[in-house]
Amino acid sequence: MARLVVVSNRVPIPDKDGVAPAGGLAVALQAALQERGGIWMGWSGKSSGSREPEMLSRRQQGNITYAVTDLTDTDVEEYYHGFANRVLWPICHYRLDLAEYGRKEMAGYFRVNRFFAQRLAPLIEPDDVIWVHDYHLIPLAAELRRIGLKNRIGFFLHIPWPSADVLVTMPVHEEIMRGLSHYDLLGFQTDHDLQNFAGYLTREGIGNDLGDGLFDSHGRTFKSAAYPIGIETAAFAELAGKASANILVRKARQSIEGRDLIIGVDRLDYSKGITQRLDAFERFITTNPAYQNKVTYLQITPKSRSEVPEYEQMQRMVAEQAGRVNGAIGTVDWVPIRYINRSSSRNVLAGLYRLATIGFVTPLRDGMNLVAKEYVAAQDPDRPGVLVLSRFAGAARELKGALLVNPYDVEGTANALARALTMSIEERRERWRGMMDHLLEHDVSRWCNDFLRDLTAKTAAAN
Ligand code: GDG
Repeated sequence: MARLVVVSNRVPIPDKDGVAPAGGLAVALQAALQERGGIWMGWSGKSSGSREPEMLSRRQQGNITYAVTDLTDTDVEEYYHGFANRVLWPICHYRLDLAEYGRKEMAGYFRVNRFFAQRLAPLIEPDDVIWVHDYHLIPLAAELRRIGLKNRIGFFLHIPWPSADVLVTMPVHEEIMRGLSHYDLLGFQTDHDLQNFAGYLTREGIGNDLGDGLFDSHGRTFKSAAYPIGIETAAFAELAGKASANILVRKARQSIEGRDLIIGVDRLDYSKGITQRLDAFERFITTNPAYQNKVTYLQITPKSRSEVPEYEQMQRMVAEQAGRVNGAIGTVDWVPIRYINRSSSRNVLAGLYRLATIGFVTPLRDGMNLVAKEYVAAQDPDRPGVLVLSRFAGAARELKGALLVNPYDVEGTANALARALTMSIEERRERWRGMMDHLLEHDVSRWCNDFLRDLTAKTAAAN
Protein backbone atom coordinates (compact mmCIF):
# COMPACT_ATOMS: atom_id res chain seq x y z
CA MET A 1 0.00 0.00 0.00
CA ALA A 2 1.43 3.41 -0.99
CA ARG A 3 2.38 5.88 1.71
CA LEU A 4 -0.06 8.75 2.22
CA VAL A 5 0.84 12.42 2.48
CA VAL A 6 -1.90 14.73 3.74
CA VAL A 7 -1.52 18.49 3.36
CA SER A 8 -3.88 20.98 4.98
CA ASN A 9 -3.60 24.56 6.17
CA ARG A 10 -3.61 23.52 9.83
CA VAL A 11 -2.43 20.20 11.21
CA PRO A 12 -4.05 18.51 14.24
CA ILE A 13 -0.79 17.61 15.98
CA PRO A 14 -1.22 15.32 18.99
CA ASP A 15 0.02 16.70 22.31
CA LYS A 16 2.97 15.23 24.25
CA ASP A 17 0.78 12.39 25.54
CA GLY A 18 -0.24 11.47 22.01
CA VAL A 19 -3.77 12.87 22.37
CA ALA A 20 -4.90 14.39 19.08
CA PRO A 21 -7.39 17.26 18.88
CA ALA A 22 -10.91 15.77 18.61
CA GLY A 23 -12.93 15.90 15.41
CA GLY A 24 -14.07 13.37 12.85
CA LEU A 25 -11.92 14.60 9.98
CA ALA A 26 -8.71 14.44 12.02
CA VAL A 27 -9.61 11.00 13.36
CA ALA A 28 -10.38 9.57 9.92
CA LEU A 29 -7.28 10.95 8.25
CA GLN A 30 -5.09 9.90 11.16
CA ALA A 31 -6.46 6.35 10.88
CA ALA A 32 -5.69 6.29 7.15
CA LEU A 33 -2.20 7.67 7.82
CA GLN A 34 -1.48 5.14 10.58
CA GLU A 35 -2.55 2.29 8.33
CA ARG A 36 -0.48 3.36 5.33
CA GLY A 37 2.26 5.29 7.08
CA GLY A 38 2.84 8.84 6.01
CA ILE A 39 3.13 12.53 6.60
CA TRP A 40 0.68 15.30 7.59
CA MET A 41 2.05 18.65 6.59
CA GLY A 42 0.81 22.23 6.97
CA TRP A 43 1.17 25.58 8.70
CA SER A 44 2.01 25.63 12.41
CA GLY A 45 -0.42 28.52 12.97
CA LYS A 46 2.55 30.58 14.16
CA SER A 47 4.39 33.49 12.66
CA SER A 48 8.15 33.82 12.32
CA GLY A 49 7.79 37.62 12.26
CA SER A 50 9.75 39.14 9.43
CA ARG A 51 12.31 36.31 9.28
CA GLU A 52 12.02 33.58 6.64
CA PRO A 53 11.00 30.43 8.56
CA GLU A 54 13.93 28.09 8.44
CA MET A 55 12.95 24.48 8.93
CA LEU A 56 9.92 22.28 9.01
CA SER A 57 9.40 21.15 12.56
CA ARG A 58 8.59 17.43 12.72
CA ARG A 59 7.07 15.07 15.23
CA GLN A 60 6.70 11.31 14.84
CA GLN A 61 3.66 9.51 16.27
CA GLY A 62 3.47 5.83 15.36
CA ASN A 63 3.48 5.67 11.57
CA ILE A 64 2.73 9.36 11.12
CA THR A 65 5.18 12.21 10.74
CA TYR A 66 3.62 15.59 11.51
CA ALA A 67 5.54 18.34 9.71
CA VAL A 68 4.67 22.00 10.16
CA THR A 69 6.23 25.26 9.14
CA ASP A 70 5.82 28.80 10.45
CA LEU A 71 5.00 31.64 8.04
CA THR A 72 6.14 35.25 8.08
CA ASP A 73 3.75 38.02 9.20
CA THR A 74 3.37 39.09 5.58
CA ASP A 75 2.59 35.53 4.50
CA VAL A 76 -0.05 35.12 7.20
CA GLU A 77 -1.64 38.43 6.29
CA GLU A 78 -1.65 37.94 2.52
CA TYR A 79 -2.15 34.19 2.12
CA TYR A 80 -4.36 33.37 5.09
CA HIS A 81 -6.29 36.48 6.19
CA GLY A 82 -6.05 38.10 2.78
CA PHE A 83 -6.72 35.80 -0.14
CA ALA A 84 -8.00 32.64 1.60
CA ASN A 85 -10.36 34.30 4.07
CA ARG A 86 -11.19 37.61 2.41
CA VAL A 87 -11.52 36.36 -1.19
CA LEU A 88 -11.97 32.61 -1.58
CA TRP A 89 -14.12 32.08 1.53
CA PRO A 90 -16.69 34.83 0.76
CA ILE A 91 -16.78 34.00 -2.98
CA CYS A 92 -17.38 30.31 -2.38
CA HIS A 93 -20.14 31.27 0.09
CA TYR A 94 -21.80 33.63 -2.42
CA ARG A 95 -20.80 36.82 -0.56
CA LEU A 96 -19.49 38.91 -3.46
CA ASP A 97 -20.14 41.98 -1.32
CA LEU A 98 -17.51 40.88 1.20
CA ALA A 99 -14.75 39.86 -1.23
CA GLU A 100 -11.75 42.20 -1.15
CA TYR A 101 -9.49 41.63 -4.12
CA GLY A 102 -5.96 42.90 -3.83
CA ARG A 103 -3.04 42.03 -6.13
CA LYS A 104 -0.75 41.81 -3.12
CA GLU A 105 -2.91 39.22 -1.37
CA MET A 106 -3.37 37.16 -4.52
CA ALA A 107 0.39 37.11 -5.11
CA GLY A 108 0.95 36.18 -1.46
CA TYR A 109 -1.41 33.23 -1.80
CA PHE A 110 0.46 31.78 -4.77
CA ARG A 111 3.82 32.56 -3.14
CA VAL A 112 2.97 30.69 0.08
CA ASN A 113 1.74 27.71 -1.91
CA ARG A 114 5.10 27.63 -3.69
CA PHE A 115 6.83 27.83 -0.32
CA PHE A 116 4.79 24.89 1.01
CA ALA A 117 5.70 22.89 -2.11
CA GLN A 118 9.41 23.64 -1.65
CA ARG A 119 9.27 22.51 1.97
CA LEU A 120 7.22 19.42 1.20
CA ALA A 121 8.96 18.13 -1.95
CA PRO A 122 12.14 16.82 -0.23
CA LEU A 123 9.97 14.63 2.04
CA ILE A 124 8.12 12.95 -0.84
CA GLU A 125 8.99 9.52 -2.23
CA PRO A 126 8.07 8.55 -5.81
CA ASP A 127 5.20 6.20 -4.86
CA ASP A 128 3.58 8.46 -2.26
CA VAL A 129 -0.05 9.41 -2.74
CA ILE A 130 -0.69 13.05 -1.84
CA TRP A 131 -4.04 14.34 -0.58
CA VAL A 132 -4.41 18.14 -0.38
CA HIS A 133 -7.26 19.71 1.59
CA ASP A 134 -9.27 22.82 1.03
CA TYR A 135 -9.24 26.26 -0.50
CA HIS A 136 -6.02 27.50 1.11
CA LEU A 137 -3.93 25.13 -0.99
CA ILE A 138 -5.43 24.99 -4.48
CA PRO A 139 -2.15 25.86 -6.32
CA LEU A 140 -0.08 23.32 -4.37
CA ALA A 141 -0.17 20.53 -6.98
CA ALA A 142 0.94 22.90 -9.75
CA GLU A 143 3.88 23.98 -7.60
CA LEU A 144 4.81 20.37 -6.80
CA ARG A 145 4.65 19.52 -10.52
CA ARG A 146 6.88 22.49 -11.27
CA ILE A 147 9.48 20.91 -8.98
CA GLY A 148 9.11 17.69 -11.00
CA LEU A 149 6.82 15.51 -8.85
CA LYS A 150 4.83 12.93 -10.81
CA ASN A 151 2.92 11.45 -7.84
CA ARG A 152 -0.82 10.92 -7.70
CA ILE A 153 -2.22 14.10 -6.12
CA GLY A 154 -5.83 14.53 -5.04
CA PHE A 155 -7.68 17.60 -3.79
CA PHE A 156 -10.80 17.83 -1.64
CA LEU A 157 -12.74 21.08 -1.33
CA HIS A 158 -14.54 21.31 2.02
CA ILE A 159 -16.52 24.42 1.10
CA PRO A 160 -19.02 24.99 -1.76
CA TRP A 161 -17.97 25.44 -5.36
CA PRO A 162 -20.12 28.40 -6.42
CA SER A 163 -22.00 28.84 -9.66
CA ALA A 164 -20.04 30.20 -12.64
CA ASP A 165 -21.58 33.69 -12.45
CA VAL A 166 -20.25 34.10 -8.94
CA LEU A 167 -16.87 32.52 -9.54
CA VAL A 168 -15.93 34.61 -12.54
CA THR A 169 -16.16 37.80 -10.48
CA MET A 170 -12.84 36.68 -9.00
CA PRO A 171 -10.09 38.19 -11.13
CA VAL A 172 -7.82 35.16 -10.83
CA HIS A 173 -10.43 32.47 -11.47
CA GLU A 174 -8.48 31.11 -14.45
CA GLU A 175 -5.27 30.83 -12.45
CA ILE A 176 -7.21 29.02 -9.75
CA MET A 177 -8.57 26.64 -12.39
CA ARG A 178 -5.13 26.13 -13.88
CA GLY A 179 -3.97 25.14 -10.39
CA LEU A 180 -6.79 22.61 -10.07
CA SER A 181 -5.96 20.98 -13.41
CA HIS A 182 -2.70 19.66 -11.93
CA TYR A 183 -4.53 17.28 -9.61
CA ASP A 184 -5.46 13.72 -10.65
CA LEU A 185 -8.69 13.74 -8.62
CA LEU A 186 -10.87 16.63 -7.48
CA GLY A 187 -13.41 15.90 -4.76
CA PHE A 188 -16.43 18.08 -3.93
CA GLN A 189 -18.94 17.80 -1.11
CA THR A 190 -22.08 17.38 -3.26
CA ASP A 191 -23.32 16.70 -6.79
CA HIS A 192 -24.46 20.29 -6.83
CA ASP A 193 -20.85 21.55 -6.39
CA LEU A 194 -19.70 19.12 -9.07
CA GLN A 195 -22.37 20.42 -11.47
CA ASN A 196 -21.30 23.99 -10.73
CA PHE A 197 -17.71 23.02 -11.48
CA ALA A 198 -18.57 21.26 -14.75
CA GLY A 199 -20.81 24.18 -15.74
CA TYR A 200 -18.05 26.69 -15.06
CA LEU A 201 -15.47 24.77 -17.11
CA THR A 202 -17.63 24.28 -20.16
CA ARG A 203 -19.42 27.63 -20.10
CA GLU A 204 -16.23 29.63 -19.76
CA GLY A 205 -14.55 27.46 -22.42
CA ILE A 206 -11.74 26.62 -19.99
CA GLY A 207 -12.17 22.86 -20.22
CA ASN A 208 -14.32 19.93 -21.28
CA ASP A 209 -16.56 17.46 -19.57
CA LEU A 210 -15.39 14.15 -21.09
CA GLY A 211 -18.04 12.04 -19.33
CA ASP A 212 -17.57 9.30 -16.69
CA GLY A 213 -16.28 11.90 -14.24
CA LEU A 214 -13.34 12.85 -16.48
CA PHE A 215 -12.54 16.45 -17.40
CA ASP A 216 -9.76 18.21 -19.22
CA SER A 217 -8.44 21.72 -18.80
CA HIS A 218 -5.13 23.46 -19.48
CA GLY A 219 -3.86 20.37 -21.34
CA ARG A 220 -4.44 17.97 -18.46
CA THR A 221 -7.05 15.27 -17.86
CA PHE A 222 -8.34 14.62 -14.34
CA LYS A 223 -11.17 12.93 -12.52
CA SER A 224 -13.78 14.72 -10.48
CA ALA A 225 -16.57 13.45 -8.23
CA ALA A 226 -18.67 14.21 -5.15
CA TYR A 227 -17.59 12.68 -1.82
CA PRO A 228 -19.98 13.95 0.88
CA ILE A 229 -18.01 14.03 4.11
CA GLY A 230 -19.43 12.14 7.10
CA ILE A 231 -18.78 11.95 10.84
CA GLU A 232 -17.72 9.08 13.12
CA THR A 233 -21.40 8.27 13.54
CA ALA A 234 -21.27 5.24 15.85
CA ALA A 235 -18.58 6.73 18.11
CA PHE A 236 -20.42 10.07 18.35
CA ALA A 237 -23.71 8.33 19.24
CA GLU A 238 -21.93 6.46 22.02
CA LEU A 239 -20.29 9.64 23.27
CA ALA A 240 -23.67 11.39 23.42
CA GLY A 241 -25.24 8.48 25.32
CA LYS A 242 -22.51 8.57 27.94
CA ALA A 243 -22.39 12.36 28.15
CA SER A 244 -25.70 12.52 30.04
CA ALA A 245 -23.65 11.68 33.16
CA ASN A 246 -21.41 14.72 32.64
CA ILE A 247 -21.85 17.34 35.36
CA LEU A 248 -22.30 20.25 32.92
CA VAL A 249 -24.84 18.30 30.88
CA ARG A 250 -26.72 17.39 34.07
CA LYS A 251 -26.77 21.03 35.14
CA ALA A 252 -28.02 22.02 31.71
CA ARG A 253 -30.80 19.43 31.94
CA GLN A 254 -31.90 20.69 35.35
CA SER A 255 -31.88 24.27 34.16
CA ILE A 256 -34.27 23.58 31.28
CA GLU A 257 -36.61 21.28 33.27
CA GLY A 258 -40.11 21.53 31.81
CA ARG A 259 -38.95 23.41 28.68
CA ASP A 260 -37.93 22.33 25.20
CA LEU A 261 -34.36 23.08 24.21
CA ILE A 262 -33.42 24.36 20.75
CA ILE A 263 -29.71 24.15 20.00
CA GLY A 264 -27.49 25.94 17.48
CA VAL A 265 -23.72 25.32 17.27
CA ASP A 266 -21.56 27.22 14.81
CA ARG A 267 -18.23 28.91 14.50
CA LEU A 268 -18.99 32.62 14.50
CA ASP A 269 -19.11 33.06 10.73
CA TYR A 270 -21.40 35.04 8.44
CA SER A 271 -21.97 31.94 6.29
CA LYS A 272 -23.72 30.20 9.19
CA GLY A 273 -26.79 32.46 9.17
CA ILE A 274 -26.75 33.14 12.92
CA THR A 275 -28.42 36.55 12.80
CA GLN A 276 -31.18 35.29 10.47
CA ARG A 277 -31.65 32.37 12.85
CA LEU A 278 -32.06 34.68 15.83
CA ASP A 279 -34.61 36.64 13.80
CA ALA A 280 -36.52 33.43 13.07
CA PHE A 281 -36.49 32.44 16.74
CA GLU A 282 -37.72 35.88 17.74
CA ARG A 283 -40.49 35.66 15.14
CA PHE A 284 -41.49 32.21 16.38
CA ILE A 285 -41.60 33.19 20.04
CA THR A 286 -43.48 36.44 19.48
CA THR A 287 -46.07 34.92 17.13
CA ASN A 288 -46.54 31.82 19.32
CA PRO A 289 -46.87 33.37 22.79
CA ALA A 290 -48.00 30.02 24.23
CA TYR A 291 -44.37 28.93 23.90
CA GLN A 292 -43.04 31.81 25.98
CA ASN A 293 -41.35 30.37 29.05
CA LYS A 294 -41.67 26.93 27.42
CA VAL A 295 -38.58 26.91 25.17
CA THR A 296 -34.95 27.89 25.53
CA TYR A 297 -32.71 28.51 22.56
CA LEU A 298 -29.06 27.75 23.28
CA GLN A 299 -26.59 29.11 20.74
CA ILE A 300 -22.98 27.98 21.16
CA THR A 301 -20.68 30.05 19.00
CA PRO A 302 -16.94 29.94 19.50
CA LYS A 303 -15.08 32.95 18.11
CA SER A 304 -13.34 32.50 14.81
CA ARG A 305 -11.08 34.58 12.55
CA SER A 306 -11.46 37.65 14.77
CA GLU A 307 -8.65 39.36 12.80
CA VAL A 308 -11.01 39.74 9.81
CA PRO A 309 -13.16 42.88 10.38
CA GLU A 310 -16.44 41.26 9.25
CA TYR A 311 -16.05 38.60 11.93
CA GLU A 312 -15.36 41.10 14.68
CA GLN A 313 -18.37 43.12 13.59
CA MET A 314 -20.56 40.02 13.55
CA GLN A 315 -19.52 39.11 17.06
CA ARG A 316 -20.90 42.44 18.28
CA MET A 317 -24.07 42.14 16.19
CA VAL A 318 -24.99 38.68 17.44
CA ALA A 319 -24.34 39.60 21.08
CA GLU A 320 -26.47 42.74 20.73
CA GLN A 321 -29.25 40.89 18.98
CA ALA A 322 -29.43 38.15 21.63
CA GLY A 323 -29.40 40.81 24.35
CA ARG A 324 -32.16 42.80 22.67
CA VAL A 325 -34.48 39.78 22.29
CA ASN A 326 -33.85 38.68 25.86
CA GLY A 327 -34.50 42.20 27.10
CA ALA A 328 -37.73 42.46 25.13
CA ILE A 329 -39.34 39.09 25.88
CA GLY A 330 -37.41 37.49 28.75
CA THR A 331 -38.96 37.33 32.21
CA VAL A 332 -37.53 37.18 35.72
CA ASP A 333 -37.39 33.39 35.51
CA TRP A 334 -36.84 32.81 31.77
CA VAL A 335 -33.99 33.76 29.45
CA PRO A 336 -35.20 32.91 25.92
CA ILE A 337 -31.76 32.92 24.27
CA ARG A 338 -28.67 31.60 25.99
CA TYR A 339 -25.73 32.76 23.95
CA ILE A 340 -22.31 31.29 24.64
CA ASN A 341 -19.39 32.85 22.81
CA ARG A 342 -16.87 30.15 23.77
CA SER A 343 -15.99 26.65 22.73
CA SER A 344 -17.38 23.65 24.65
CA SER A 345 -15.73 20.26 24.99
CA ARG A 346 -16.79 17.66 22.46
CA ASN A 347 -18.57 15.41 24.96
CA VAL A 348 -20.51 18.29 26.54
CA LEU A 349 -21.56 19.28 23.03
CA ALA A 350 -22.70 15.71 22.32
CA GLY A 351 -24.70 15.67 25.57
CA LEU A 352 -26.34 19.03 24.81
CA TYR A 353 -27.34 17.91 21.31
CA ARG A 354 -29.05 14.92 22.90
CA LEU A 355 -30.97 17.13 25.34
CA ALA A 356 -32.31 19.33 22.55
CA THR A 357 -35.73 18.81 20.97
CA ILE A 358 -34.59 20.79 17.93
CA GLY A 359 -31.23 20.99 16.18
CA PHE A 360 -31.37 24.41 14.55
CA VAL A 361 -28.89 24.44 11.66
CA THR A 362 -29.54 27.21 9.17
CA PRO A 363 -26.41 28.27 7.25
CA LEU A 364 -26.87 30.63 4.31
CA ARG A 365 -24.34 28.45 2.49
CA ASP A 366 -22.29 25.51 3.74
CA GLY A 367 -20.13 22.90 2.03
CA MET A 368 -21.61 20.15 4.18
CA ASN A 369 -22.24 21.14 7.84
CA LEU A 370 -21.13 18.50 10.29
CA VAL A 371 -23.19 19.95 13.16
CA ALA A 372 -26.37 18.73 11.41
CA LYS A 373 -24.92 15.21 11.21
CA GLU A 374 -23.65 15.28 14.80
CA TYR A 375 -27.06 16.41 16.07
CA VAL A 376 -28.73 13.43 14.40
CA ALA A 377 -26.10 10.96 15.61
CA ALA A 378 -26.45 12.21 19.23
CA GLN A 379 -30.19 11.58 19.56
CA ASP A 380 -31.85 9.12 21.90
CA PRO A 381 -33.46 6.51 19.57
CA ASP A 382 -36.62 6.42 21.74
CA ARG A 383 -37.10 10.19 21.86
CA PRO A 384 -35.16 11.70 18.97
CA GLY A 385 -35.34 15.41 18.34
CA VAL A 386 -36.10 17.15 15.04
CA LEU A 387 -33.47 18.62 12.75
CA VAL A 388 -34.44 21.99 11.24
CA LEU A 389 -31.95 22.37 8.41
CA SER A 390 -31.16 24.96 5.77
CA ARG A 391 -31.63 23.81 2.21
CA PHE A 392 -28.33 25.59 1.45
CA ALA A 393 -26.22 23.21 3.56
CA GLY A 394 -24.60 20.36 1.64
CA ALA A 395 -26.04 18.06 4.34
CA ALA A 396 -29.59 18.87 3.14
CA ARG A 397 -28.98 16.68 0.10
CA GLU A 398 -28.56 13.63 2.34
CA LEU A 399 -30.63 14.27 5.47
CA LYS A 400 -34.08 13.73 4.02
CA GLY A 401 -35.77 13.42 7.40
CA ALA A 402 -34.95 17.02 8.35
CA LEU A 403 -37.44 19.88 8.11
CA LEU A 404 -35.79 21.86 5.33
CA VAL A 405 -35.99 25.65 5.50
CA ASN A 406 -34.85 28.63 3.50
CA PRO A 407 -32.94 30.69 6.09
CA TYR A 408 -33.68 33.94 4.22
CA ASP A 409 -37.39 33.26 4.85
CA VAL A 410 -37.78 34.28 8.48
CA GLU A 411 -41.47 33.37 8.67
CA GLY A 412 -40.99 29.99 7.02
CA THR A 413 -38.16 29.16 9.41
CA ALA A 414 -40.23 30.28 12.41
CA ASN A 415 -43.09 28.04 11.20
CA ALA A 416 -40.69 25.07 10.97
CA LEU A 417 -39.84 25.55 14.67
CA ALA A 418 -43.54 25.43 15.53
CA ARG A 419 -44.00 22.33 13.39
CA ALA A 420 -41.00 20.58 14.98
CA LEU A 421 -42.26 21.29 18.52
CA THR A 422 -45.68 19.78 17.76
CA MET A 423 -44.49 16.79 15.74
CA SER A 424 -45.69 13.40 17.00
CA ILE A 425 -43.10 11.11 18.53
CA GLU A 426 -43.86 8.49 15.84
CA GLU A 427 -43.01 10.94 13.06
CA ARG A 428 -39.89 12.07 14.90
CA ARG A 429 -38.69 8.47 15.20
CA GLU A 430 -39.40 7.69 11.57
CA ARG A 431 -37.60 10.77 10.27
CA TRP A 432 -34.65 10.19 12.58
CA ARG A 433 -34.25 6.46 11.78
CA GLY A 434 -33.81 7.11 8.06
CA MET A 435 -31.20 9.81 8.68
CA MET A 436 -29.33 7.74 11.27
CA ASP A 437 -29.17 4.68 9.00
CA HIS A 438 -27.78 6.86 6.25
CA LEU A 439 -25.14 8.37 8.57
CA LEU A 440 -24.09 4.98 9.92
CA GLU A 441 -23.53 3.73 6.40
CA HIS A 442 -21.88 6.91 5.10
CA ASP A 443 -19.49 7.74 7.90
CA VAL A 444 -16.18 9.59 7.71
CA SER A 445 -14.11 6.40 7.27
CA ARG A 446 -16.13 5.56 4.20
CA TRP A 447 -15.59 9.09 2.86
CA CYS A 448 -11.85 8.75 3.35
CA ASN A 449 -11.68 5.26 1.84
CA ASP A 450 -13.82 6.20 -1.17
CA PHE A 451 -11.62 9.19 -1.98
CA LEU A 452 -8.37 7.26 -1.59
CA ARG A 453 -9.72 4.31 -3.58
CA ASP A 454 -10.49 6.61 -6.51
CA LEU A 455 -7.24 8.53 -6.18
CA THR A 456 -5.18 5.35 -6.32
CA ALA A 457 -7.35 3.51 -8.88
CA LYS A 458 -5.59 2.49 -12.07
CA THR A 459 -8.41 4.05 -14.07
CA ALA A 460 -7.68 7.51 -12.64
CA ALA A 461 -6.61 9.87 -15.38
CA ALA A 462 -2.97 9.31 -16.25
CA ASN A 463 -1.18 12.46 -17.34
C1 GDG B 1 -15.85 23.25 6.96
C2 GDG B 1 -17.00 23.57 5.98
C3 GDG B 1 -17.78 21.20 6.20
C4 GDG B 1 -18.26 23.87 16.74
N1 GDG B 1 -18.32 24.52 17.91
C5 GDG B 1 -17.68 23.75 18.81
C6 GDG B 1 -17.21 22.60 18.15
N2 GDG B 1 -17.57 22.72 16.88
C7 GDG B 1 -17.32 21.68 15.87
C8 GDG B 1 -18.61 21.01 15.44
C9 GDG B 1 -18.20 20.47 14.07
C10 GDG B 1 -17.17 21.48 13.59
O1 GDG B 1 -16.76 22.25 14.72
C11 GDG B 1 -17.78 22.45 12.59
O2 GDG B 1 -17.94 21.79 11.39
P1 GDG B 1 -18.93 22.36 10.27
O3 GDG B 1 -19.03 21.33 9.21
O4 GDG B 1 -20.26 22.63 10.90
O5 GDG B 1 -18.33 23.73 9.77
P2 GDG B 1 -16.88 24.40 9.34
O6 GDG B 1 -16.01 24.60 10.51
O7 GDG B 1 -17.25 25.62 8.58
O8 GDG B 1 -16.20 23.31 8.35
C12 GDG B 1 -18.20 22.68 6.26
C13 GDG B 1 -16.54 20.94 7.05
O9 GDG B 1 -15.49 21.85 6.73
C14 GDG B 1 -16.02 19.50 6.84
O10 GDG B 1 -15.76 19.22 5.50
O11 GDG B 1 -18.85 20.41 6.67
O12 GDG B 1 -19.22 22.92 5.32
O13 GDG B 1 -17.36 24.94 6.08
O14 GDG B 1 -17.58 19.22 14.17
O15 GDG B 1 -18.96 20.04 16.38
N3 GDG B 1 -16.54 21.61 18.76
C15 GDG B 1 -16.29 21.74 20.09
N4 GDG B 1 -16.72 22.84 20.79
C16 GDG B 1 -17.42 23.85 20.20
O16 GDG B 1 -17.79 24.84 20.85
N5 GDG B 1 -15.63 20.78 20.74
